[in-house]
Amino acid sequence: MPVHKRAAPAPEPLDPADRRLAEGVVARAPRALAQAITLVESSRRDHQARAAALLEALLPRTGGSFRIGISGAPGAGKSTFIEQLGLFLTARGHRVAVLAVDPTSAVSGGSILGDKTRMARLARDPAAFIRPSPSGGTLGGVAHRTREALALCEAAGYDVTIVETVGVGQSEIAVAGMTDFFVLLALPNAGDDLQAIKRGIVELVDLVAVNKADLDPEAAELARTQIANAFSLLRPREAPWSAPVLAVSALTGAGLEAFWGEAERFRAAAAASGAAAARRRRQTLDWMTALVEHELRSRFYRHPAVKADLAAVQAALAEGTITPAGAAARLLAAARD
Ligand SMILES: Nc1nc2c(ncn2[C@@H]2O[C@H](COP(=O)(O)OP(=O)(O)OP(=O)(O)O)[C@@H](O)[C@H]2O)c(=O)[nH]1
Ligand SMILES: [Mg+2]
Repeated sequence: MPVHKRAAPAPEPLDPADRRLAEGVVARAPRALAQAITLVESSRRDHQARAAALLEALLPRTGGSFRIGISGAPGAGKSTFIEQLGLFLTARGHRVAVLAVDPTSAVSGGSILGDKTRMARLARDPAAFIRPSPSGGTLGGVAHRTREALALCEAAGYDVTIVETVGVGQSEIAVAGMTDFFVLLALPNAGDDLQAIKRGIVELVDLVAVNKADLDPEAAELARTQIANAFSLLRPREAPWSAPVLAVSALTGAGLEAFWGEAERFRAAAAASGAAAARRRRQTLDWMTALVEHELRSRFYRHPAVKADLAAVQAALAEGTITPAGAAARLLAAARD
């Protein structure tokens, strides 16, 4: 497929307003950061070109944070946990940014962090930055904008970045693919969570925290052992890191110190073995591939000849007068010129 006329241009030099925006981000002005994120979230073609240039300019300042993904079923306590963890970390001198990947927001416009009051205390902390999930678009689109927002937060000097996502299928994979340390927040009645573990989440998860242990400590301990057993059975024999399973309470803060101890232990081990750098390299390659595929797909469907013929091809397919392979070949041929 030749380069189409309406393709997004390659990154250009920053215009003066965007240069000021970049300087504001580097100067750690929360307003500038919020504005820069709004720019990368925009689906307007001209905004996308400016966002690409902005990210390019800030690239040398990105990559410096410890990126943590927090996943779990709706209501598992992810936001509560992130708020406690955020406050715990800012009290120790860290600067913490919180982002969200919300697969439901792509459909309904809703957002897991939309209600900022859920993290009211952290939102008031000057060393913290909270950004709700971008709404609209596909999960793939939301996820890649979150990656870029994460890079902007790093340029603004946040040294711990946390991404919240609801534990349903693809969004977990997307968030595991953009973080250094991926955490599953489980509940004491671990039925669903054990299901998730069987589904192959074992390779994604670096730590499991059984939350709400304050409600029923015995149930939490039982769930903890069940999940730990499931992990030890399913774990690849060669795995260098075995995911710890902890009982915590996001409400009381119990277990938070142990959690952070494990996170730091993981970080040091992954840095020493080279696993951390290898994971980042793999992630940037995957990111590039995803961007290329995203752009190719949208160029294809924007192509005037494809747009003109698509409905007819779909109708012919429905009537059974053309094969799927024939239909695909016809559209691909239309996109060639
Ligand atoms: N008792 C108890 N309640 C908790 C704990 N953690 C969270 N909760 C409560 O559980 C409810 C859901 O908490 P959230 O933090 O909003 O959960 P979430 O996983 O972010 O939910 P979604 O973003 O909607 O998927 C709230 O009422 C919290 O107060 C805990 O450790 N103990
Ligand atoms: Mg939440």
